[in-house]
Amino acid sequence: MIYKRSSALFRDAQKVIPGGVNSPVRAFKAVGGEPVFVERAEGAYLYDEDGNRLVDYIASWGPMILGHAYKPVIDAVINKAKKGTSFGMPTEIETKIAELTVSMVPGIDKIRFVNSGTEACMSAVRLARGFTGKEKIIKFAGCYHGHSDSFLIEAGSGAVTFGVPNSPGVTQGTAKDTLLAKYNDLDSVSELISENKDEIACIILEPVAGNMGCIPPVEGFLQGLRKLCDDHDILLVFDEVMTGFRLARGGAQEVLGIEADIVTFGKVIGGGLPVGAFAAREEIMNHLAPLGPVYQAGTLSGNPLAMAAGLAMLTKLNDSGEVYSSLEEKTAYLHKGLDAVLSKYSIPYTINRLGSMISVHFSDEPVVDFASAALGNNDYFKAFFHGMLSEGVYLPPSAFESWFLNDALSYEDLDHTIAACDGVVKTL
Ligand code: KE4
Repeated sequence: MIYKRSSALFRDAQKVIPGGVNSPVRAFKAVGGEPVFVERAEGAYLYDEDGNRLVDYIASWGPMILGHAYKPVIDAVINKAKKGTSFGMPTEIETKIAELTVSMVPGIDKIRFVNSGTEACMSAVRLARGFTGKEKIIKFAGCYHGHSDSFLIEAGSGAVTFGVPNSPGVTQGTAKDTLLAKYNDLDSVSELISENKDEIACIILEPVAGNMGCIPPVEGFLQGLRKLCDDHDILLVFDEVMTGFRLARGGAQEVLGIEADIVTFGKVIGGGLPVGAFAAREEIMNHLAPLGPVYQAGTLSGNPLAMAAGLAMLTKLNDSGEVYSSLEEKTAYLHKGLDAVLSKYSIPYTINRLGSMISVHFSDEPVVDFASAALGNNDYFKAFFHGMLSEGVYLPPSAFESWFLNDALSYEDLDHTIAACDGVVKTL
């Protein structure tokens, strides 16, 4: 693969953008080398600035679940844009997408739209604190809820990649109110609750972790959290920025059969435009300004173009449930194919999957939390990543990320991916 133009563009970008990127994980720091610049994308494929076609397994980190440049979304945005791009006033389309999400997602009566998953999670925690009158929160090492201060405490995703889980700039005053538990370990949560009696507003987690690579909840974990929250008057917050509308219409709540008190969204809900959201039963949501005392706001929240993209995306997902069964079958096919190939070689590996979220961890230990994810052979992952890239397969440029399938992927694309894996691992 030739990357001359990407390299030149990266050089220019670094002169005016820190690290040449607007989000750290894109910079390839976790895998080495220089980032690929995309010129366009369509269906299952990315087309980079050097004319290489790449089979895409990041789907813009989740949103492109139906494939890139999905026509109904594109048309919706074009048509909406002709009527203006932003008004700072309420519009009917915000009600339309709110009604649709409330009908798709279990346990929510009302929803507030914002502009990113970070904003959704930040606002959800403020709402939980305002509703309960308590200040501390429990998060899990390796889970990532965006880059607001309360969450950059042993966060996953890019924060781990950069080895600065506790980011400079986060004050001790903030950090002291964020308690850290171990994913899939209920005892670690019970201990924190006993040590901080009546001080904990909420427990926030990714119900299926994607920011340590993919790590599903073990049997009983979510049920145990639900009971601990009920027993101790703590709100359970599901960060469904990744899983929302990806695992099912009703996300992880539907698939795993557990209802949270507050749910956050991002990625798919915006159809590729900047949208986040948080939702809960009316009793909680009515604590939000202008009805209640918990303040939260945004100039571009509910932006008509973003709402149009999200509504077109969610309408398709809601109307054609076969997308989810198709994604499940394709991801299972990929899982089976990768397993068949990797088992031929001596490299230790384990594959985690739930729905269309999947990760290959190069480890001989089961990967159930951040500590076990960190035991993976990161050097091997780097070589694997670049090998697959040279075969025209674009994986997430970090071992601490989930792969995301999109429904535009064909079985030929999956077979190409499996064959590429075989060819690459053979040489490593
Ligand atoms: P954003 O602010 O990036 O829209 O959402 C933050 C967020 C919140 N919760 C979960 C579970 C998330 O996965 C994310 C963002 N995910 C990363 C990928 N692991 C976004 C990619 C990036 O940081 O560039």
